[in-house]
Amino acid sequence: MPEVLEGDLMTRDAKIALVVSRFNDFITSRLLDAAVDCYSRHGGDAGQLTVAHVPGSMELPVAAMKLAKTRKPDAVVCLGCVIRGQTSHYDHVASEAAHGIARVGIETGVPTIFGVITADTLEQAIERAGSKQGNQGAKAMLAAIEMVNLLKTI
Ligand code: INI
Repeated sequence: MPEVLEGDLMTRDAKIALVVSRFNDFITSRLLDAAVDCYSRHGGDAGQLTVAHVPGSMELPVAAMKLAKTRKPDAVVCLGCVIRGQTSHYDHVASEAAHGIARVGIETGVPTIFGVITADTLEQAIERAGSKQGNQGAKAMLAAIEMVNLLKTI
């Protein structure tokens, strides 16, 4: 039988830092609410969470990096929303945020979760922020909890 390593979805009061973009706050505030709610519903005390606000998704990685290095959380969850229609900056913002967030996790060893909606339209973003497609904030929190527990077993 193979040795199988996996993380369950119980928080065990893991310390989790969230970084939230103010850009498209209409969407990102819903992601934050769902992430906190998800943490509580999986047995966590919301007092274990730290929330940092940044201007836009481009700034998520630098704040996540500093939190990971100085506050030593068990995981960092980055929440943002990049919508193609708004600006030609879309591709740069989306790709820099994705690369930067991945780099934080690899460099620090602290699981750093990409909870950024990248959508073609506002309607698509709304679908991923609590309607048809669920809520990206809750999904990101679940990924964080699972990674925290997985890393404990490795
Ligand atoms: N930031 C976002 O989070 N989403 C966007 O859709 C977006 N667009 O489209 O421009 C956006 N831009 C701001 C960017 O993240 C930075 O805050 C800004 O460039 C200052 O560095």
